[in-house]
Amino acid sequence: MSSAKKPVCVIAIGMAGSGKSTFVQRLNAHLHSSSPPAPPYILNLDPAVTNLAYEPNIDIRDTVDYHEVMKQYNLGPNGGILTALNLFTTKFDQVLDLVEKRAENIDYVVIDTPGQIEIFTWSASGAIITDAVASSLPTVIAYIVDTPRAVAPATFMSNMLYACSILYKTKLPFIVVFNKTDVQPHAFALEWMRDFEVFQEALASHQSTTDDDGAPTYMNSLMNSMSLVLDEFYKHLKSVGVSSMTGDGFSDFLQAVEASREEYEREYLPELARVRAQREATLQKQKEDSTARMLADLAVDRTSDPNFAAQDRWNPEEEEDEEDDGGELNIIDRSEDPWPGQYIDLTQPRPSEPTWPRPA
Ligand SMILES: Nc1nc2c(ncn2[C@@H]2O[C@H](COP(=O)(O)OP(=O)(O)OP(=O)(O)O)[C@@H](O)[C@H]2O)c(=O)[nH]1
Ligand SMILES: [Mg+2]
Repeated sequence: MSSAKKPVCVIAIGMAGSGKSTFVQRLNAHLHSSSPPAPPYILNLDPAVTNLAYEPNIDIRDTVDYHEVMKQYNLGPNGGILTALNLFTTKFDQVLDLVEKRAENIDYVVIDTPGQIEIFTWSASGAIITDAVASSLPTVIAYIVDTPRAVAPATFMSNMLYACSILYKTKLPFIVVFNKTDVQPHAFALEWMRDFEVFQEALASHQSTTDDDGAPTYMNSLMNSMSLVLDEFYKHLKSVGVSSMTGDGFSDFLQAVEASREEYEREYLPELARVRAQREATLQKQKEDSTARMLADLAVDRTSDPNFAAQDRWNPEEEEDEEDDGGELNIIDRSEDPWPGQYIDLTQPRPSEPTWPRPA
């Protein structure tokens, strides 16, 4: 199947309470009411959520009981969520099969992730799930930001640094979604991302930038250096403002997703192919190396014991004679009576109990 036909997978990631689940619900509603309707295929990966405003196609809660996991493994809430996700990940091949079966008829696959961001972004399961999805479908990260909470420059920056780390970890197309614009428009954020100096001014006006001796505070110099790092990062991403409450901005979001699909095909896919080819080449080289080592070992043995080596030769004529005499190959029929040296399958129960005399 050509990737042009494949659905795009949107993975919603964001800090706790940023509005991931509401965003997924609104995206679902938006796609249902578009013309023609394009209902997405939705996966909920949050085992701890009690109420969802949308109907997921696959729900982690059907597979693992998070409360039971906490009890059984004696874990706290976050350990419980992480373990539940780990258990679910062991079955993820089945999930992918289900998604792939539906791939012809859907345009979008949407994934809602657990509340605590690090459970998904800094766990082996999160990485396995992301890589598995991204190697089979065009995939994009929707990084949900709680805009009203990001008006403080320091909070904005730490949120963006987190986004930056996810971008460099996954290397997937990335859309920063400034959510809750009904409460706080996101124009300030766009301005900070576009103009580094405006952000620095905001930083300076939000806190004291010098200590009692007039030297820049540690925090201030750190933030200034960090914002320089971020300046480079901003060039690699798309950003949109949405309100998951009102539905505002969702058409812009879908446009950004379409552009991300192209980016996936242009940048991620060739990189994936390159990494795969490299892995194949390394494996091939390892195989050749070990074969060469084995042949070298054999050569050493032969020189150290030439008499034995002389006997240990393959004589094609002998083999042919045997075949001529014996006719057919010696096929073992395992259903016949046992004979000395017969292969015994220890994983199978014995057909009958041994008959030797037992001590009384
Ligand atoms: N005003 C407003 N509130 C929103 C918006 N999106 C989400 N919320 C509210 O933000 C709160 C958190 O939303 P959720 O969708 O549960 O956020 P989440 O990221 O899934 O939360 P966890 O999974 O628990 O981390 C809820 O009270 C939502 O009603 C929005 O666009 N505007
Ligand atoms: Mg949620």
